[in-house]
Amino acid sequence: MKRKTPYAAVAVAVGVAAGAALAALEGDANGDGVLSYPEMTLLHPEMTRTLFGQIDANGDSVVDASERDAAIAEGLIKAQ
Ligand SMILES: [Ca+2]
Ligand SMILES: [Ca+2]
Repeated sequence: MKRKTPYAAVAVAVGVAAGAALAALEGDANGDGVLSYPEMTLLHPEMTRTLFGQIDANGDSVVDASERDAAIAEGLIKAQ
């Protein structure tokens, strides 16, 4: 029996690497680039409002990557 050979559709992934340099923030469930208190509690079950306030250095009620990294460096939270 003969089978037609389909066109050799070579899917070349072009341009993906170029724009994908930004690493996703772990635990950022809604993808807004920062970690809210609920997102932090999912990542860190030991999270409390007090601890969150310590990590949120600029007081905007969310934790960004630099605040997260600083908190890890200070031992407030563990790296994921
Ligand atoms: Ca978020
Ligand atoms: Ca903040």
